[in-house]
Amino acid sequence: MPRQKLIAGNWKMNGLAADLEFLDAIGPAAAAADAEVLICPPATLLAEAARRAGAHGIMVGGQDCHAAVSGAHTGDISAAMLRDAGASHVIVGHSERRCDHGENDGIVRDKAVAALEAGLVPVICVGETQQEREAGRQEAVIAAQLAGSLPENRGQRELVIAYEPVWAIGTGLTAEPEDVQAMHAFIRSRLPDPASTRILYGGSVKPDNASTLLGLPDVDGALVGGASLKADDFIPIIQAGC
Ligand code: G2H
Repeated sequence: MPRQKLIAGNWKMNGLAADLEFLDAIGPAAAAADAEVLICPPATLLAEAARRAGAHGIMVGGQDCHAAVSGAHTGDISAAMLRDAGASHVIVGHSERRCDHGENDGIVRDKAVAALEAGLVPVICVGETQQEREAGRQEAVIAAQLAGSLPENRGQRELVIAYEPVWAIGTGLTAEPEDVQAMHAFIRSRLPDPASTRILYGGSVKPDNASTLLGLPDVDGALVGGASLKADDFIPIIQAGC
């Protein structure tokens, strides 16, 4: 069975309540699309986003979760709290978390396990730095991240991989299509469920490169940052996933 495309918007630390009008603006395009659409707003907006998104068949997700179920972790949010607020997915291991918060593969795996146990689909991010790519180490780096970050026993529960080369994030630089396809094929070859697991590409996905990227055989969707903040940018990306 072909894998349904997933177009995910990662708002990062952007968005106030008034910005949720975005969901109504993209609603018709999302409803008409063959692709699934997921928006990951900041946690402050999650519950209201879930309420508004549901009317359009749009899913919402968190941008991170703590690995613990509950407890003394000031400022953190558990996977169960995200689920309770209406999330279906959660991003874990984004390079901005790995870099800004020192999250290593073991932490990412614990978060992914917590997400699965709370009934969320983890979107597990991997990606090499520019230095690692220039040294020709990208496959070794990604293989190690996958080995360290993926839960070992997830049964039939779904997870999603997002390949985001760090040097392409928010820079306007996009990996060449042949490099993206090669890395996605490599990632697929390392997965326990290669045929059914969706692998998203992320890193400066824009309306003008979305069709090319989403047309690659092993690209099952996109994780979009900057271009998910404006409906005029995000709608053509949704449509490119059809
Ligand atoms: C990569 C991506 C979204 P952007 O971080 O996760 O952001 O599209 O702005 O590069």
